[in-house]
Amino acid sequence: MKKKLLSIIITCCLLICIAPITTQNVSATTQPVSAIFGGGPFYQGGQSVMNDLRASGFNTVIIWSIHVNANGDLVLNDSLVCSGGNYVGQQAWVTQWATLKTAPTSVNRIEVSIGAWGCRDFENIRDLINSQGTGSSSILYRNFQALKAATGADAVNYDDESCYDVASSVQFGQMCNTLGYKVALCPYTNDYYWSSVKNQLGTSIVDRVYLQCYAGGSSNSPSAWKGYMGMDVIPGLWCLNSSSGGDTASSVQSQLTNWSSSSVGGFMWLYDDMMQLSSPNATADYAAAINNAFSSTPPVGNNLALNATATANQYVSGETPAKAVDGSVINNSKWCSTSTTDKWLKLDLGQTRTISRWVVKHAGAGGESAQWNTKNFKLQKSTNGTSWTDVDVVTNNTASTTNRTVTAFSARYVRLYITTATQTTDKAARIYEIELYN
Ligand SMILES: [Ca+2]
Repeated sequence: MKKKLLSIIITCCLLICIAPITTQNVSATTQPVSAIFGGGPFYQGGQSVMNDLRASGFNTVIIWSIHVNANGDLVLNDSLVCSGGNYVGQQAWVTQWATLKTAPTSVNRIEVSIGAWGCRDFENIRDLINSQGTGSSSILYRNFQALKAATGADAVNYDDESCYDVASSVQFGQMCNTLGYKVALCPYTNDYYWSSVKNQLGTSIVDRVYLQCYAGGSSNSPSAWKGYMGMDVIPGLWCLNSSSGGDTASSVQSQLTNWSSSSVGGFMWLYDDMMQLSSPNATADYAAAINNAFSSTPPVGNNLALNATATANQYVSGETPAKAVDGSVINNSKWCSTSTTDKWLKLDLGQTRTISRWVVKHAGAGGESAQWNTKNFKLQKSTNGTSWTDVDVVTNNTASTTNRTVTAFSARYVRLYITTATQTTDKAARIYEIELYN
C-alpha cells in the first residue's frame, strides 16, 4: 500500500490538502524560507532538475514522499530506497542530491517528507516503535540513518494525515533528532495533534511549521495556525496546474504579502507541475515571488513618483490623479476612476529615471474595504508618453499594498494600467498612492 503510484499519491495529497507546518526563529535580517515540494522529478529528473533548483532562488528542497512499510523498509513513492539499514536505491540519485547544496546554489536545506494521504506510514511508525523502540538497533533508526546519508536531508517533514498518535510521533521525532535531523511539521487540520507534537518536541527540534493553504487547506489561516502552534508558519500555495488551476507567481506574491505578519516564508506545491511552466511562472519566478513578499522592508531612497505630473483616463470630482502622488493615504487622498473600461494613471517624472521597485497603495491602505483593492493591473513604461511597454503584471491581487521589485528600467513616463478594479463587480479604481524607487 505504500507503493502507490505517484500520480495517485499526488492527487490524494492535493485533495486532502495537508499543509506542512514549520517554525523558525527568523529575525528581520534572516532570509525567508522559500521551499518547494517535488515528487518524481526530484530523483528521476536527472541532474538538469537539480541544476534548475540550484539556480532557482528556493532555499529548501522537500523530497516527497518517503513511505514507511510495516517491516520498516523506506520507499520513495514506488522505489525501495532503504532496507535492513542500507540505502538500496539508485546510486545516481545520491550523486545528484549531493549537488543540491554545492555552490553555486540557492539551496541550503533538504527535507524528506514522510507520509501522505491514504498511506499507513505513521501507523507503521507507531507499531514499529511499540515493538522495537527507537534505539540504534531498531530498523527505524537504521533505515533513517541510511536515508539521511543518502539524501543529505537536514529535516524530516511530517505529513501525517490519518494516525495522529502524539506519543509515537514525539518518539520518532526524538529519534530523528538523534540522527541529526530537524523536524518540520506539515498540518492541514487537527491542530491539537500538531501543537501537542510541537510542544513535546520543543522548538530546538521542531524548527519549522508549514501550512497548506491550497486545495483542501485553502481556508487555512496562517494567523490562526500561528496561534495554535505558538510559532510563525510557512504557508504554501499550488502553482498553476491542470488539476485545480492554481496560482500565478504574481498571485503567490500578493497572498504571501498579506500573510507575511504571521509567516517566515512560503512554500510551493508542486515542482512536478511547475516544471511544465515557463516565464513569468517558471521555477525562479515562484521563488522570487516568495522572496519579494518578505522583502517589503521600507523601500530605500526617494520616492521618484512623489508630486510627479499625473493624468488619468478619467476621475471623480475631488479624487484627482494628483492625489495618487501626494504622499498621503489619509483623508481620502486617492485617485478614483469610475469609468467602466480599463483605467490608467500616467506619471511624467520630468526626466528619465531608473526604477527597480514599485509600490501601489490600494483601497485597504486608505482605510476602505479590502474588497475594493485593485485585482488586475500592470506597470508600463514609455520614453515618449504615448507608446507603452509592460514592465510588470499583477493578477489576482488581494493585498492592500503592492510592493514589487523589477529588473531595473529607465523611463520618463510610467503608467499604472488597471484591467480589473476590485475584488467585486464594483468598477471603480481607488489608488491612494503609487510610488517608484530606484
Ligand atoms: Ca494620496
